[in-house]
Amino acid sequence: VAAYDRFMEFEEINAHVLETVAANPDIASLVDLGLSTEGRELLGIKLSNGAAGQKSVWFDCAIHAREWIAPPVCLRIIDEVLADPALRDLADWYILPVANPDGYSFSWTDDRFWRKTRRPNPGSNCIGTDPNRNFDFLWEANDVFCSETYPGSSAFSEPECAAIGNFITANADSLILYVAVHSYGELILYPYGHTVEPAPNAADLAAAGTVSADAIAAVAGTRYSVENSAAGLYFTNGASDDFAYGSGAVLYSYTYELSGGGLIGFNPPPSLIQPVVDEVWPGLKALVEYTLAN
Ligand code: 0X9
Ligand code: ZN
Repeated sequence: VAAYDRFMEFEEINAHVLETVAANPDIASLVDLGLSTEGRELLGIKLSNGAAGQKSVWFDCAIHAREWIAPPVCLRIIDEVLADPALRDLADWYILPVANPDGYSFSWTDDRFWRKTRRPNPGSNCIGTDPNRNFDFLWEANDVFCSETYPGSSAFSEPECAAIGNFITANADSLILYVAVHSYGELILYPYGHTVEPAPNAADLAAAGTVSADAIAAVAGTRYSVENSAAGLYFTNGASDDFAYGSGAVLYSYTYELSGGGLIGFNPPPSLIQPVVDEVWPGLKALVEYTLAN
């Protein structure tokens, strides 16, 4: 399992994904979801024992550009699943380390706190859409282009979101669990974002989340709190977790808000990467074990 003492640029992460696939041909395969607006490759990875008819789980990281602490979590998942055949017997694992590569790259080159995609908005000087308001589940229009949560010109106007959404829909038969990794807040959020009314299996969503939170707390005492998104955070429409759940693709859907740090929470020092990854991995593993058993 690799150590993380620095953040990685997009190109380095994608190179790592390609090397991992090349070095582990029996286990790993490339999930090429297509291109971002600016032509960057959305490269995911599938880890599998090769058996037909397996259930599957999905993880994406850094759909919000500035949340740099997220991709190391996705890379850690890849390392752990590569190293442990029992994890591959549980399910096929799909992992997308950088879900918003244009925004992520821009956050390295121009604006450390960039959140959105980089697709221009015709008629406005403000660029980008909040990809986590652009999914096709109760998508809600507005024309506040300059807002950090501008939802885009239509559901799935962003090619990155359409690619993820299409993959989820196409794999709905096998998918059990969807996880989006964000920062920051030490939260495990479950659907829905648009209402505080409990989702159909809200009790089970909370139970699985609590098992995960307990496993995180067992590492170093950090208590992630498990909440309905709307009740615990704020109201949203068009978020990826609600799409995965509300479209019927998965029974279990979560957004993990990792720890923050530094003067501004989205910019933790590199020294925080390792402890954050070390404590969240057991929580994600416990989540997969729970959801596959129930
Ligand atoms: O607002 C978001 O998209 C997420 N928080 S963040 O600070 N990373 O931007 C939370 C999304 C939680 N899920 C839903 N509200 N559906
Ligand atoms: Zn986020």
